[in-house]
Parts: sequence; C-alpha cells; structure tokens
Amino acid sequence: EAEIPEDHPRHDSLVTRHRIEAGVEKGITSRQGLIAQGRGEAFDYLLGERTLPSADAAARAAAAHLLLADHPVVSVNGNAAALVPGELVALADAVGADLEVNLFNRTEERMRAIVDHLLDHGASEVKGLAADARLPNLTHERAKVDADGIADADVVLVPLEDGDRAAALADLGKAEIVIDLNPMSRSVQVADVPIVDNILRAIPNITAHAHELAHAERAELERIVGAFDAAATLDDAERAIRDGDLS
Ligand code: PTJ
Repeated sequence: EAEIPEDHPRHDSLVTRHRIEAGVEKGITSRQGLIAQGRGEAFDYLLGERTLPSADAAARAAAAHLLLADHPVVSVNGNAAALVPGELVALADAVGADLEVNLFNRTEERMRAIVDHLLDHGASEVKGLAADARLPNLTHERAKVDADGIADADVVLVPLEDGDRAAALADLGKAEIVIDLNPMSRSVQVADVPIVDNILRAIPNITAHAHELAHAERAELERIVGAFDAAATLDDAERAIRDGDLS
C-alpha cells in the first residue's frame, strides 16, 4: 500500500484492489471475491465514491440497532476480512458484538485463515468454526452457523451479502443490517437497515456513531431506529446514481 501516492486521484480504489489481491494471496478472499469487488467499484464510482447523507443516517440507525441488541453478531466473509479486519474488530468492541466468519465458498482452510487474520488484528474471540447449527431454508454453505453465534443473535450485520441468506435471516425474525454498494441488490432490499456505501467507509462510520451514542438513553436509540426509513434510503441511493454528476 505504501507504493500508492496519497494524492493519486484513484488512491482509495487502488488501495482497495491491493488489499483484495493480498487477501486472495493469503487464502482469505475467494477468487470470486475479486469479481464482487469489481462490481462494487462500479457502483462506488457511480455514487461518486462518497458516503451519501442517507447512507450516513443508515449507519447511525445501524449503530442504534447494535447498541439496543441483546446479542449482536457481525458476520465476516472473505472480502470484508481482507478490506477492513481491524475496523471490524473495533466495531465489535464498540457495540459488544460477536464476530462470526460465514462464507459462501466455505472451506476449512479459508475459515481458519480468516479467524487467524481477525485474531491478528486484535479480536479476542472469533466464531464460525463450530458450525453446530443451521439456518433453515438455505441449501448452501452459508447455512452453517454457530449455535451460540448467528443462530442465537437478534441483530446481525452482514456486509457484502448474497440475497439468499439475507432473506433466511429475515425469516427467522432477526434484524439485519446489510452493507452493499448496489441499491438494487436483493440483500439490501430485504434488510431492516440497508447501508449503500463502501464497506471501507461504512464500518468505521458505524463505529463512530456507536461511540457517539454510547451513553444515549434507550428511548433515544429506539427513536433513531423507529424513525429510520429503509425504502426511502434505497430510493435516495438509486436517485443519486441516476442523477449523479461525476464531473
Ligand atoms: O468470502 P465468501 O466465500 O463468503 O464470498 C464472498 C463474495 C462477496 C464473493 C460472495 O458473497 C459473492 O459472490 O457476493 P456477490 O453476489 O458478488 O455480491 C457482492 C455484493 O457486494 C455486490 O452487490 C457488490 O456490489 C457488493 N460490494 C463489492 N465490494 C463492495 C461491495 N459493497 C460494499 N463495499 C465494497 N467494498
């Protein structure tokens, strides 16, 4: 990362690519993760590579949800682990959440590599290896969860998700916070709190809101959650893409 000059016009995008590449080399990110990153980049470009005010409001609602939760869990896949490992640990610490690795292309080697990577970045415990529970109505590897982790959670943060698991979690009555740059993706469409933003910006932003709200009354947190409008947030992101001025 040191080789990319700070003032390069595409600095953040190049740093991101570098991290994803390094993630693949370390056995953390799947090769499909490279494709997913490319799709994300295209949407980020169309959004002007910035956090929309509506996405910031969603990050604040996410922080309130996580602080109100009895058992919040932050789900981690191969892209999230490569891009924001330390930031995921900081968020979990800020809201008292568990970290659980959950993969679409699950292999034991990659599970272990991601758990170790998060431990290296300061996590005290990482779930996902036990895989002693199943999410119903989901046929692929993402159904494998920990009984004392995602299976027991009331609020789950799912970055860069596929729509199937997002729907399965919603069916179980768990509140879901989804981060995805594509406002038309099925995963954000079913989320209680869709955050249409780059995970690089969204995770630290949720943490900053959580710190700011750490001493807020429950009633205030409940007010923030209650006032949040998921459909309006998605409409705003889609409008920003359609009307965007990228000059
Ligand atoms: O590590 P695994 O095995 O769990 O696999 C993870 C990936 C991401 C490969 C897997 O879940 C997958 O194939 O996902 P999709 O269906 O390609 O969806 C990924 C979504 O993430 C797309 O809608 C992208 O727009 C979005 N995305 C990609 N990069 C970012 C992003 N959203 C936010 N921030 C990003 N940096």
